[in-house]
Amino acid sequence: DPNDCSRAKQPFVLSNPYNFSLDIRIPGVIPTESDSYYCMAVPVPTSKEAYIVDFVPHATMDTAHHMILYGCQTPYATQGYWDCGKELGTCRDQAKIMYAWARNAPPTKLPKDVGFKVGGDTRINYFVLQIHYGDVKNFRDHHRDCSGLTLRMTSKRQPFIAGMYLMMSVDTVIPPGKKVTNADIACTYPSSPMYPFAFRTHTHSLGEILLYCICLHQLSSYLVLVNGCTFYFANISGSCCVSCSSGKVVSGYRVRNGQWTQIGRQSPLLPQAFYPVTNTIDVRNGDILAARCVFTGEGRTTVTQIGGTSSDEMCNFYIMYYMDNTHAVPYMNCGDDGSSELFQNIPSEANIPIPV
Ligand code: IYT
Ligand code: CU
Ligand code: CU
Repeated sequence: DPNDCSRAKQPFVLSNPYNFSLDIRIPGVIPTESDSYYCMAVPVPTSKEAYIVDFVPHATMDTAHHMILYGCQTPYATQGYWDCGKELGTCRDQAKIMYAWARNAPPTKLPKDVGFKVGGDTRINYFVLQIHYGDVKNFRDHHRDCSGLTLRMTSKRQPFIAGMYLMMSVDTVIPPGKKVTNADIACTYPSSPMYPFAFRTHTHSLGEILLYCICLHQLSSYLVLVNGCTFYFANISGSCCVSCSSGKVVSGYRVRNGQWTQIGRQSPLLPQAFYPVTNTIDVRNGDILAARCVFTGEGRTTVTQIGGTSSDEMCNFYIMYYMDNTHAVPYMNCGDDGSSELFQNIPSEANIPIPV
């Protein structure tokens, strides 16, 4: 098992004057409850600028649900690990997502000559790893988990930098019971050309999160309307299932001269990893980037808004791109609502749910 903590490993290995690898592992955690999040920080091993050119995940399907690697200047803590439940407590400054591993999704590879620039004047001095554990029954034997990532790095300047364009909705309100609520985001792209190569969607489609709870009713199934979600008690080892997945499908497009070209489209119920883009395109100054999250309020009894807890929602479309290193802009984001006249031309597939 590659994540047992027995293997003694040096976290930092210098393979030659330019190339080195950095092992980032959660230091022997035993999750005590299901659906728990743990974080730990590791300093960028050089104050000079360096590039991450490859990520190697070490996690097994039956322990971690997902892992996310962030870069930032000041982590929440610099020693040990901490509980960073529900998107809180990764960094004190704005975290920058660089990698996401999700159970059953193929790991993302960067194109040749592309690297995430860190250290130097990038203001990325720490890596923060977040690991989300699913069902705690895998830890009944109280084994320690040392899942994590190995970063392949180089101090050799890369011709292209990897960057992240984050599209996020901030003011979406999902009325209870309403069948369809579209969260639309759009911005005009202002910078030098970027070349998207991967995308990631994120909503809190609660999906089938197994919530361990003392199910008083050992009935085969029992529908209860609780705090806006429909719970059903399935007597699978006394766990309850929540089935109020509200995020249905998330799509992202480039709009140029009225022409909509899909960058990515995914069901957030599927593993939230970075997937290869649908079309290999460029995005240039003057293009519009547009994204839509389709939510439903069915099965809920209360209004749902954007927020960090599992009873709130989020609507994110991430574009991982490369850009010429000479005009490097490594992070951009868009939080503007798309206009209705723009979105009246969105392709119909944006509202067709993806069967999972
Ligand atoms: C309010 C919201 O949508 N938060 C998202 C997007 C976000 C990501 C990062 C916002 C900021 C960030 O620095 I990185 I400000 C959110 O928290 N998304 C989660 C976290 O990245 C874990 C996700 O899984 O995409
Ligand atoms: Cu997860
Ligand atoms: Cu979220």
